[in-house]
Formats: sequence, structure tokens, C-alpha cells
Amino acid sequence: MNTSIHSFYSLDDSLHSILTAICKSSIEIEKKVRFSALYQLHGNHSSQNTSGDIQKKLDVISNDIMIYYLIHSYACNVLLSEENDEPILVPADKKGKYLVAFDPLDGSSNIDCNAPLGTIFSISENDKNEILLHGNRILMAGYVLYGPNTEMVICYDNKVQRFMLNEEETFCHIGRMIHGEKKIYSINEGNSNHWYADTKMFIDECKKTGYAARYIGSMVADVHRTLLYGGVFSYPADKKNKQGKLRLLYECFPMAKIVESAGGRAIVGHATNQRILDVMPTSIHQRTPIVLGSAKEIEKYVCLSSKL
Ligand code: FDP
Repeated sequence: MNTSIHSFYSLDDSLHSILTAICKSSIEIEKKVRFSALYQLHGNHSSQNTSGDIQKKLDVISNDIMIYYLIHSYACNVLLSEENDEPILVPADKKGKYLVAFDPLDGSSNIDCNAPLGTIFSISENDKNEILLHGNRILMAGYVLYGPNTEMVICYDNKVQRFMLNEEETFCHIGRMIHGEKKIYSINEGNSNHWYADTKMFIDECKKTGYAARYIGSMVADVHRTLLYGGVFSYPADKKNKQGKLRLLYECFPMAKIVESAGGRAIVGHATNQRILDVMPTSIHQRTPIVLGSAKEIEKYVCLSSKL
């Protein structure tokens, strides 16, 4: 019998309530994702988010679900959503002491073709009601992968655990995340004309040394595979997108926390080998280049780019 996520961790009441809110949200989002084609939930919403992305109907629905449950956890004071232009300040009567940053439905350009999607989140203690917190303050980070199985991966206390959603709508522990060792690179090669020399050199080296290429274009699915099978995932800076594409607070901080706690590394790349978690955010929707994967792969990237 697998242990449920709630029995697995002994958390204080507030963290427990937030984790419950995230479980409830992802179970609802999972149903919307699973039946989206039947209930006309494919396609675009009539708006754009602050990053200029066209919002999908499911982006908006998933965001509303997350906000509702997190506010009603009575444990948060600030919510930062990739889909909201401004921080959400929780009303005084429902306020707690944690900040939660989240991307309610990552990889949403995959919705209409029935490819994997995910929810990404991080939770930080926030006694002073701040908006921009350093990545090193994250207490718990995780993601939910809506794939053939629905799986939640949680990083807490620097350990990464896997939980699978069962028929009774409970996330059940299936084991600790073990880093794979396969030789795989994962990057949007369609951008290669715009790449800087560091990315070009590293990917050329991967090709020369027998790596397989895998790219779903859904960060949760690509990072999950990178963790389980091994290799490297990158959304680098390039000549067109000087800050890459992925968002620091909603995507890169939580994934960096998870990857590092599973024994890997996550760095900015392109002339800086700074840890992603050491980047001090200056705005809630900022983007950052990222290279992440097993420690061995990142060492190889750092070593090659130091020759430039
Ligand atoms: P999407 O645009 O489908 O929401 O940042 C969002 C994201 O997906 C990531 O999940 C994914 O890794 C990346 O963008 C894919 O971007 P490209 O299509 O430019 O490769």
C-alpha cells in the first residue's frame, strides 16, 4: 500500500493546507485537461498575459482554480501567477505567512495536440509580505505532470519524491527521484541559427558523442524526462531572445530547486555559470536563460564554454 502525500510529510498546519490546496487544484486541472476536447476547452481565450503570450482557455481556468484554492488555504499572503500581471495580495481575513509562485498550466501550446502539460509551483516563507524573494528561500517546490499518468514531484527538505494520482484521487508515494544517466539533449533546435557560441559548441559536442535528441516543448515533461532518464535540458539565451524564454519565478526557480536537490545542477549559462537559485529577481515576470541536468552534463557545458 503506497503512502498518501499527506501521510508522507509531517508539515506545519499552514504548509499542510497549501499542499492540500495544490493537490485539490491539480486534481481539478487534471480533469479539465483530460476532457478538454470533449468540453470545448481547446483553443485560445480572448486575452494575452503580461508576457505577451496568447492565453489558452485552459490557462485561464487552471489559474482561477489555483487562486481559489490557495486563497482558501488561509496560509498565503502573496500569490504570484504567470497568468496575472500583478501580484495577488490575499485579503486580510484569509491571510497567512507564505508566498506561492506558480505557473498553473505550463506548456499550454501543447493543449490542442494532446501532449503533456504541467503545473509548477514554489512555496516560500514570507513574514514581511515581500513580493520578490530569493530562490534560496524556497521551502518546497514541485510540479504536476499531466501525462499518461498524473504525477506530482515534490522537493522538500532537499529531497525529491514522486507521487502518483490513483483512482481514489489521492497522490501516492512511489519513490524518491533517482537521476538517470542516459545521454540525451533537450533544446529547441529550431532556434539554432540564433544561438551563441556556447550553446552551439555544447550541442555539437553532444551530437559528436552519441547523444539522442528529445524535445517535447513542455518544460515539465522535458525536465521530468531529464531527471528520470538523464542528460541536459536548456532554454538558452540567443541573439533573438537575450533572456531566453522561461520565467525565473514560475519555471526556473522551482525546477532549479528540484534538480539540485536530486543531485543535478541548474545554471544561467551564456557567459555566467551562476546558479539559477542565486539570481536575485528584479521583477515578477522576468525571464532567464537556463541550462539544467545532471552534474556531469553541466560540468561538461561549463568546461566547454570556458574555452571560448
Ligand atoms: P508554452 O509556450 O507551450 O507554454 O514557457 C512556456 C513553455 O511552453 C515551456 O513549457 C516550454 O519549455 C517552452 O515554453 C517551449 O518553448 P518553444 O516553443 O519556444 O520551444
